[in-house]
Amino acid sequence: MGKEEDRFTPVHEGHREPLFVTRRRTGGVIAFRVFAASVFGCICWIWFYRFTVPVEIDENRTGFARLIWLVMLSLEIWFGLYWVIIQSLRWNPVSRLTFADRLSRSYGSDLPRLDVFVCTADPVIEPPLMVVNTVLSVAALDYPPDKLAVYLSDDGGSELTFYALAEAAEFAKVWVPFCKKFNVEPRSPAAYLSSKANGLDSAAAAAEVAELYREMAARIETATKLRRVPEEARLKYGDGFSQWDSDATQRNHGTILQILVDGRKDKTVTVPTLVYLSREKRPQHHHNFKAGSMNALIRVSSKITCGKFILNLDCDMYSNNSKSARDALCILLDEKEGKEIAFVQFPQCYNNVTRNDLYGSTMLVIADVEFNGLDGNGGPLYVGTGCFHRRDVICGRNYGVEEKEFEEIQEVSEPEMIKGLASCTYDENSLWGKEMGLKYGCPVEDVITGLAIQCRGWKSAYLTPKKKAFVGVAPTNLHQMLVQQRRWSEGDFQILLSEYSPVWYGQGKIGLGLILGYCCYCLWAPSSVPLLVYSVLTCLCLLKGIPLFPKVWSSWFIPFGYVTVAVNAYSLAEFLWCGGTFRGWWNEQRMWLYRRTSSFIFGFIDTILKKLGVSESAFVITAKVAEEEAAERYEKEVMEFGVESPMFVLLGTLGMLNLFCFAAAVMRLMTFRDGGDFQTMGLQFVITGLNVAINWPLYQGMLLRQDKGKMPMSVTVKSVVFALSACTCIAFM
Ligand SMILES: *[C@@H]1O[C@H](CO)[C@@H](O)[C@H](O)[C@H]1NC(C)=O
Ligand SMILES: CC(=O)N[C@H]1CO[C@H](CO)[C@@H](O)[C@@H]1O
Repeated sequence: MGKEEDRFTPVHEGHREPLFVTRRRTGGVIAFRVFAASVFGCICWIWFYRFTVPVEIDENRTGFARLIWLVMLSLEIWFGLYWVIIQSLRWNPVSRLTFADRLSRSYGSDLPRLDVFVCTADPVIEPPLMVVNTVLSVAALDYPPDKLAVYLSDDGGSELTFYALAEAAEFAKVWVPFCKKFNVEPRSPAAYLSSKANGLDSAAAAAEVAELYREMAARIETATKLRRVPEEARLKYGDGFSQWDSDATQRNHGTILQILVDGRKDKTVTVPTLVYLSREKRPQHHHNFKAGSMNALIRVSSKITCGKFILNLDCDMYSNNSKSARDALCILLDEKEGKEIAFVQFPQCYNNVTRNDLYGSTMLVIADVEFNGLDGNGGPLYVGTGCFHRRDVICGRNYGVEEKEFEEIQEVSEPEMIKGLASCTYDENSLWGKEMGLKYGCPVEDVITGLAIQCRGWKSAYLTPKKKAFVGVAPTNLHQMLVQQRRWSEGDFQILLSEYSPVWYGQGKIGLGLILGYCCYCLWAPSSVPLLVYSVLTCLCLLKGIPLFPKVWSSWFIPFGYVTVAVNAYSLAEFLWCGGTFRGWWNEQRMWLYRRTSSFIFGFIDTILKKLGVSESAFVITAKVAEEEAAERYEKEVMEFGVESPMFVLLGTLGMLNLFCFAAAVMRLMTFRDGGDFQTMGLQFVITGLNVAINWPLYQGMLLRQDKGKMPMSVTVKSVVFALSACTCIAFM
């Protein structure tokens, strides 16, 4: 009995040593603060200039001039304040260093149970072969197999995914021992084999495993292509397939639950427990998207393995570092500082980003700078993948409340009862989705859930081991990227307006730094409006000859010049420091502009419409596979348009507007030799010129390219018409 109770108590004295340390970067931070103070000084100077100096047009247009002045004043106040808010992300960065060897010394293989949840939703957008690679990569984590369980939640309710998982369960019997014996990395078979493609290990074992994998992959891919499960598989895994009714569809089916490998009782197992779950879905019941499936997994797993810790992964995100679970446990099992940490978030990394990251999909600065900053202020956001949670905290335990001992799991004698936990009515009129599990009703269920956990007194931690822990697939075209960002900006903005708003709900529960940190993201959507107005106004006023900024040679110009140059130089330096390239930075600036002037604008409008009750929410999964030609263009870093999207019309119109205004200004400059225009409107000239330069791929896509990825003709025509109308209107005003 004593042994049973001591289960999770460290055996050796060594446990007094901390399992991790938190490091602050002092030198860099002081330099940064001095720099930030200088920029802030200039911002105040700009505000002062704007307050005191009116915009001048000719004598009889004072009303119009005052209007423009007022708009500029509001915009500059907004930009200044937003700049102040985002400094919270750089004010106090920390990084964490873990000591996995100390963990091994104290715990040996007597680690607590860990449940891994992999979520997939559609066998077409998320191919089963990719999904099982993710499952296999976590099944081979460096963790005792009898303590590890992998759950696949299939919201597509697809026989193909089940079939693929059943095949993978067989293959795992070879794969997992192979990985551990030869200590291979990464442990996703596809990633491992492609990394070894240029010189496969000479070991015969490796060749044999590779062959087995290829056979399995071929079977799964054939089944996927034919959209039919082979007959012999149906016979072999009959008790699984028998759970599909003949009329089951993606949106209408009962719960399907199958334990494919049961590794719980036997200490000698080599493969962890593997479970397939497809929760019940009925058309008349709302299924709450990914949050609903996560909550079903939490309930079902609590009756099967009931891991003390939960790792949540997207199905396209394989484990690239078999030690990540141990790293996370160093934090969660630490006796002192670790006790207040509710979850450990790893960064999202991608393996198919081109060298200069055309679509800014790595979000390098967010991952390498901003999240460390959040960590210093109380903890990073939970971003829905690559995150280790404490089960009881995600189920609602407040900070400071005693941890309950977990009951040992009884025999799974009542599968029907467990299936009931995944029924579509289970969480109606319950605390699930509100106080327990992930929250419902928000497009970024993860972020709001993480925030609520932090508001209950918990902290979180951010871990960035050198060897990337989890690696996924980034969006490979512009439209996917913009759609994803639209959903994020919309969700974050909804959080700001919701009852869990960091501003009023978080008040007094989380620190000011973290509130501001959340606001940086929550304000994405509304911050788009000022930027849109600003970019339209600068170029139209350039066309019209209305100077908005001080003359280049006046001393008022100093703060404008300093802020423009310093902020950009800093951002470039930061980007290069994070390991980016110069062109990568340039691309990132473009995406910064595009996100704001398309995704975020639409995110803003969608949110407002939803608040007014005009439209419904939807969850768009971004596709992970690209067709061949598009993939070639992606490799060559040629921007992909190709679809008719209102977001592209907006981008196109802005691009064209900048082009026309800039062209007109250049012509005027050439006709009046004295350069008077440049004197009075130098900064407008530069801003519009930079906008034209950054939009170069857009102009190519609209006017020069012929391939399938160019901008659709209809979008180009609309954009040109809108831009010309705007120019004509302003010219006659
Ligand atoms: C995955 O890990 C390997 C080492 O095992 C490393 O070389 C590789 O760069 C990692 N992949 C990514 C995308 O970071
Ligand atoms: C889904 C996808 O586009 N995968 C690609 C990611 O990048 C690698 C290498 O750049 C390609 O081989 C994959 O096809």
